[in-house]
Amino acid sequence: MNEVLALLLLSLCCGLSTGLGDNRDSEGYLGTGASLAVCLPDTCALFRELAAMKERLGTMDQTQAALKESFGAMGQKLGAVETKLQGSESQVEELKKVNTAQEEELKALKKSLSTAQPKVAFSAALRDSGGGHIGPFTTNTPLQYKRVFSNTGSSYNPATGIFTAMVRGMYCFRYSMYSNNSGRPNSVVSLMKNSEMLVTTWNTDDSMNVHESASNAAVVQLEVGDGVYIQLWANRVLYDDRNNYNTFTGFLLFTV
Ligand SMILES: [Ca+2]
Repeated sequence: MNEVLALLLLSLCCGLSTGLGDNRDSEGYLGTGASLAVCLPDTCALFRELAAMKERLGTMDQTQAALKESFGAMGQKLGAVETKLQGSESQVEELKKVNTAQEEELKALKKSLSTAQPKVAFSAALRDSGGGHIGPFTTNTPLQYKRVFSNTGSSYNPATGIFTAMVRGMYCFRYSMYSNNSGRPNSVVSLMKNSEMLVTTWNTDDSMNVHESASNAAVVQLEVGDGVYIQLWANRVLYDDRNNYNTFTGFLLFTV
C-alpha cells in the first residue's frame, strides 16, 4: 500500500506518464541514488532553480550574518573611540582650567613684584657745561655730578652730589675719574658710604700725565638714610668737558 501511495504522489509531483503519456524521453531526473526522483523537465528545472535560489539565499544569510557581526565589532570599536575621545576632552578641559589658574598666579606674581620692588637708578656726569679743572680744594670735598642722565626714584641729589637710600637694599655704584693735569696735583677720588671710604682711584702727576682715566665700583648694602657719594681728596684735581669723562652711577639691585 505504501508503495502505491508513494508512486501516486510521485506521479502528482512529477507528472508520471499515466495522464501525460508514457514517454521516458520527456521525463527528467531529480537527485541521485536513493533520493533519485523522476519529474517532468519543466518541473525539474523549476525545482533546480528553487534549489539554487535556496542555496543563494543561504549564502546571502551567511553574508548578512558576517556583515552583522562585522558591524557589531565596528560599533564596539567606535564606542571605545568615543569613550577615549570624551576622556581626552575632559583632560583638555582640566588642562585649560590649570593653565588659566597658572596665568592668574603669574599675573598676580608680576603685579606683586612690580609693586614690591622699588625702582632706583641714576647716572650723572661731572659738568653740565664748559670744560676745565675741578679743584684743588683745601679739604676732602664731595663731587657734584651736575649733568643728570637719569634719576629714577630721585634718590640722587645733583645739588649735593649725594645719593641717599630710600629703601634698605643691595646697591651697585660705579664711578670714573679723568686726569689731564700735567704740572698740576695728582687726581685722587674715593667712593664714600657716609664717612666710610669704600674704594679709591689714584693718578700720580708725572711727565706724561695727560688723558688718563681710572674707574672703580662696589656693591654695598645700604640702610634707609645712608648716603653715598664721590669724594675728591684735598689738594687734588680732576678735568672734564663736554665728553663727560667723570661719571657717577648707581642702582638698586634688590631690597633686603
Ligand atoms: Ca699719571
